[in-house]
Amino acid sequence: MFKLYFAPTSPYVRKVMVSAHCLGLSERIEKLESAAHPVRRDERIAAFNPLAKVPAMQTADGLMLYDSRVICEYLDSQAVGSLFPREGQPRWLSLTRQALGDGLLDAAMLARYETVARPADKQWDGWLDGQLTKVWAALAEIEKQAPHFSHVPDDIGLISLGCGLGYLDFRFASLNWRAGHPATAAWFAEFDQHPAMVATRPFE
Ligand SMILES: N[C@@H](CCC(=O)N[C@@H](CS)C(=O)NCC(=O)O)C(=O)O
Repeated sequence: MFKLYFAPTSPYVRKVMVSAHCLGLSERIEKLESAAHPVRRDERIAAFNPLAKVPAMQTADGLMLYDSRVICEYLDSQAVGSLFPREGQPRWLSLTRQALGDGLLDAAMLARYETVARPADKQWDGWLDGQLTKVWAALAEIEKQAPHFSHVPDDIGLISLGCGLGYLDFRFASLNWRAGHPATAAWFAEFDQHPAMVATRPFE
């Protein structure tokens, strides 16, 4: 069994769980309760990951793994899967798409923390705007690439982008990201119906 510090709201944990579903490993993951927060440190998670962030996972042979990129690649290697293309252009394309999806998430997460974690009298609109500008720029890049995407989560780059868009739906519905991004919206409408995406929908 793998022990995973889990949160149903975390899009990075979702990357791990979508990968596990696709690789047939989801039943081998024991979910541990966690409450990651940028200020209120969760010492339970810190026992696995000094950064006290989720996802963090202990393997059957006692390795402590973090973050989502490392855990997803570990699961792929355990299952001898093909979520991470081994070499050449497909590998770099896939890893760069993962960076784009994670970067969209990092910016969205910082925007959310600015409004829900930072005291109201210390909030700064310029910070929020700067992070949301990154989200919009990532969406513009995804829109250019979307006509070439496969409609199933068979690659870590697409899984990351899918979890990024799913997070916008969950926490930033008011952004209405589909407007102005028709190719991305059409791609995600099908991708999001895959059983691995359906089984990992965020909830509170
Ligand atoms: N790069 C990390 C990001 C993980 C991350 O930021 N997780 C959030 C939860 S969605 C967290 O643990 N936040 C607590 C904190 O910022 O300390 C990954 O890909 O796993």
